[in-house]
Amino acid sequence: AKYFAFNAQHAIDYIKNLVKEEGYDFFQPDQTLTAYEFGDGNLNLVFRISDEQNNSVILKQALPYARCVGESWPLTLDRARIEAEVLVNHGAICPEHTANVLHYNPVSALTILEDLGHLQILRTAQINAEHFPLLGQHVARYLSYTGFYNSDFYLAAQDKKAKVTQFTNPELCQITEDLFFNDILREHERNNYPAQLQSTVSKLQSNAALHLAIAKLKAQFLSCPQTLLHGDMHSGSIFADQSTTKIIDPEFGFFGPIGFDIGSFIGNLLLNYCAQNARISEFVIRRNYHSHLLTCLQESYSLFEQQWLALIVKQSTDLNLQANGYAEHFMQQVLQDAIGYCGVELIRRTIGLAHVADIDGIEDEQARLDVQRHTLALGEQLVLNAHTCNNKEEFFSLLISQ
Ligand code: SR1
Ligand code: MG
Repeated sequence: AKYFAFNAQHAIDYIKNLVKEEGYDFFQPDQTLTAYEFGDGNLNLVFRISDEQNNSVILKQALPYARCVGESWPLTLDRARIEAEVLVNHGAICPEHTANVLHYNPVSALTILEDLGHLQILRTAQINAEHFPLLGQHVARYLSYTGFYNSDFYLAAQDKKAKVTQFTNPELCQITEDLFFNDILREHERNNYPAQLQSTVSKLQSNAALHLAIAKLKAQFLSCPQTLLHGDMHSGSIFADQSTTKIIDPEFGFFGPIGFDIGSFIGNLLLNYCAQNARISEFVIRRNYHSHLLTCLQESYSLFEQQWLALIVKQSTDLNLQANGYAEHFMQQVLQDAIGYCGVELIRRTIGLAHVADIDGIEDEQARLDVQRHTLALGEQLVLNAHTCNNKEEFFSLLISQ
């Protein structure tokens, strides 16, 4: 067998073969199947395959290049393995919030997943200002449990190192190293922002303190294998409704700093928060929605920290790491990292290659520019002041003061 990029008919034939020859029971063997491709992400093909009773599965296939750019940006197919294996790892720890992998084929670089189409992509729903009362709680649970059970607090040292090797993901990490940390601090052809922002961007890019703070964050990203991260915890990687939250798309997964995922998640809440200043014109509705987002943010961080601390006390296996005061010291560094990564996410989604629809979809140009200036200023302040936050309350005060 050899890799080739699927079309909808290939997806149907592949699934039919799995059902007929390999004993998979996604569909009855005699069903007529239909399929269509609907991937709108930056990298992959995504097909939905359904039968006549509307049972369905998702077939996701990696292309040998980045879809959003084209064949001029070759990209490893191994990202399909990383994604499937992170989902299996995280699903074993936190099945309630992890998309279920039904099948994985390394040669075709494809994964069959449960169809979560009855839920909404969080980004789309948040653009429409929908409230998700359990979101913060669910994300905190997913990140703290998958984080703790893949960390040195829990894993035997040799198992941890074997997993670090299993999840070494150099090409996808390189994308983050470039887009998230490098490009935003200099003129780069990949950057993407309107001419009206040039003076703001130039000022930001000439801030030496910002360069230093981002250097520290990047160094942590490069050489701090604390846990198996999702690696791309933006609002497009989350499916949700009022009672359920499911995480998808961890193809950027690798062992990195614990603060990265929670920081990215919070960064996306704040991007949406800022964008809603231009989207919701009615004051009371906007105030209520903003207050909902801040509650979600505070809940997600507070519960994330609380569950991490409880797991360290109850489940740590390493005797040295159980020393009095170490957990608090550790979590303070995680908090400061998270604030920093959150700030960088705000900046890079405003001026880097990969934007967010929350902002890009604002039709009025002046209103969009105001939001972009706001996200840049907030992002810069968070990165610069992260080290001053000794506890989460100081972080929440810092946010409210901006
Ligand atoms: C070329 S990939 C651009 C962005 O999309 C992914 O979802 C990651 O966020 C990456 O930075
Ligand atoms: Mg993705």
